[in-house]
Amino acid sequence: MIPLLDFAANDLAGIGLIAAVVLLLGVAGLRLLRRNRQDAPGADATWPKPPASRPIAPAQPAPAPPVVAPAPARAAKVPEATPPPDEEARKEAYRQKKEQERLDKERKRQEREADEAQARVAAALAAAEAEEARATALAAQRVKAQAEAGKTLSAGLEKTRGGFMARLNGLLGGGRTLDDSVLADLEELLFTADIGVKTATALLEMVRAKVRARALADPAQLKQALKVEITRILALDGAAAALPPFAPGQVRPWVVMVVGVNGSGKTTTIGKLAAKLKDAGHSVVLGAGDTFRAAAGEQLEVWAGRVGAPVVRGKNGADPASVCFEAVQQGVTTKADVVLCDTAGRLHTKAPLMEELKKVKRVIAKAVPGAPHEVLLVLDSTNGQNAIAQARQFHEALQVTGLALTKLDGTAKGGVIIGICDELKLPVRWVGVGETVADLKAFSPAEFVEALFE
Ligand SMILES: Nc1nc2c(ncn2[C@@H]2O[C@H](COP(=O)(O)OP(=O)(O)OP(=O)(O)O)[C@@H](O)[C@H]2O)c(=O)[nH]1
Ligand SMILES: [Mg+2]
Repeated sequence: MIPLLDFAANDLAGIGLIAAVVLLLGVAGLRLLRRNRQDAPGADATWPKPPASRPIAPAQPAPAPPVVAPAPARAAKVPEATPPPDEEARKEAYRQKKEQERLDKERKRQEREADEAQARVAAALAAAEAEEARATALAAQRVKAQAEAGKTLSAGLEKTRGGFMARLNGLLGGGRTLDDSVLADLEELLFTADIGVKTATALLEMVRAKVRARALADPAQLKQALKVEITRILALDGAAAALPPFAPGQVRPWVVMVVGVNGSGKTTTIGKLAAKLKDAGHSVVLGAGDTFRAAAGEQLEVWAGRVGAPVVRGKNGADPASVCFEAVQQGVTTKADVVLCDTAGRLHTKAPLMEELKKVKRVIAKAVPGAPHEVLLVLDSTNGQNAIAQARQFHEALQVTGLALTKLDGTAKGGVIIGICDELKLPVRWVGVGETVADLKAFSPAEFVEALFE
């Protein structure tokens, strides 16, 4: 058994060895065969494809290798290496953003500078305008101050002083002895003056009586006696104080109806009077009762605008009485202190026109019992003696209560006022010595005489 076993063991080892060699050879042959096949151009497609990770032969172009960032050491060695595209895009976007920011900043700076320059120009313009306005206001203030001051009564009476009064002062101021020749010269002078025959006669009689009574030693005393007598006449011999005064505020509304011939100065006097009354704190309503002349209403409206008083107007050609009635009614409803009613200028010799004025007066009385409280007759002193005739007619028709004597600045006939007061015994309320508001002066007999004999 043992030899058998020995044989068997030796044989088995040999067989195993041989089998291993054969197997190795087989495998090597197979591998060789496979390589040859693959190298051959028409290699059999049925052969299983080699795994992708181990290509044997690149039949197709190899796919792009994955982008791998170069190792820093290698990048330093290749400076031209371009950064990946998205990095470049980010950088470009960043550059563009920065550039845009710079442009924006620059634009804003330019805009700011333009704004500042514009503001500087505007400020310079505003300063120039303010300076101009200040100069204009100063000039206007000067004009206003001059206008407010108006002419003095003395300046307003310059022409009258240059006429009748200059001759009177020449006669009585030159150191002549008071004899018959002086009295004869005085007679001529008084009768050629515009004081009216009646008043001239009365003044001469007074002087003669005093000379007879040896009450006058010289022409200077004669002059003084004349001044006293004229003051007495202008003060209506004391009766003026007893007459109803011009008293706005006494009743409310205090209604004034203003009358007179064409162009005597009614509307202007109303405007000046309204300004004075407003200055004194009275509220005023104006009634445009002159519906006859187209521009009359506008003229009154201009004054109303200037003084800040409401004006009641009718249509052109409307009934003047109804316009005045409406104005007085407005005065009642608004509790105004004064209503000033303008009327159309008319010839005192035209009866129908005077009748129309009477109707206006009656209708005003219907609006407020007792009104008009003043019928103010406006007389143009340049009319001289004719003014006395007008006054008589208007007084007869309307019972005039006060006078305004206008345009004394434009005439040498200022002496007419003495005749008017002497003949009609009507109080002079106002005298006009110019066209501005301040040129309407409240009348004072003593002041007037002083200015006349200056
Ligand atoms: N110099 C001077 N002019 C005056 C005076 N009063 C009025 N006037 C002027 O006289 C002119 C006539 O004045 P108005 O107020 O229109 O006269 P009116 O009486 O209303 O005239 P009618 O409405 O047409 O009847 C105007 O140019 C006035 O400026 C004055 O006292 N002095
Ligand atoms: Mg008028």
